[in-house]
Amino acid sequence: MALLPILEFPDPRLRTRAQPVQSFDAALERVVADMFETMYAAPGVGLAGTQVDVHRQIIVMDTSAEKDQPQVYINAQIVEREGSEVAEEGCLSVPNVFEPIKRATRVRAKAQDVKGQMFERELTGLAAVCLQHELDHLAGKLLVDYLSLLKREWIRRKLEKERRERAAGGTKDAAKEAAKDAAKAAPAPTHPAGRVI
Ligand code: K1U
Ligand code: ZN
Repeated sequence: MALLPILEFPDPRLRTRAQPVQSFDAALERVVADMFETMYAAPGVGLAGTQVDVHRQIIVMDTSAEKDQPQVYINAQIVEREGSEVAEEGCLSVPNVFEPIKRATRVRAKAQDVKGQMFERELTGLAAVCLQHELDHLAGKLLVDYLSLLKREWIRRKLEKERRERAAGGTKDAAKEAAKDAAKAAPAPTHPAGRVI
């Protein structure tokens, strides 16, 4: 299994529409296993193929408290929706941003499992919200699209600043580690002027 890099807003690849899965084969099982590993490590409660640059209609989710109820939805569609409520949502592709979003309270989804077997399931609570969020990803839609242009722009700048700081911090840390390694590798000076202190 492997951890997959998660694309972050405003990466244009997040705007790609996912295509239906047609082959239910070992390659699909592998990508699903990698997506679960990536989602649990993040940590998140859901992940769509689009977020890991896999433009197929694949969703993995686990909204259980114990993180022991993995669910896969391939080629999923919502066939019924009922009610609406506003709840805070996060997004692994828009890190550290939580926004109230209005979604259907209860949905009935039709999908296929990793072997291609069709199933229908009714979802409520966080699972219903999460499936709607993941289906948005597969359609190239993001949490920020529900916000004002001003707020979206503010988030874009904030994330770019955080990425720049992470990159600069990473460079500094790497330089410090390299200096420490070089100091360890160098023989202790023997000349009195170069005593180890
Ligand atoms: O698709 C994603 O970006 C994953 C996203 C799904 C989601 C969360 C909340 C409401 C709707 C959709 C996340 O998992 S963000 C991380 C998160 O909310 C969380 C992480 C660990 C435990 C509980 C929540
Ligand atoms: Zn998301």
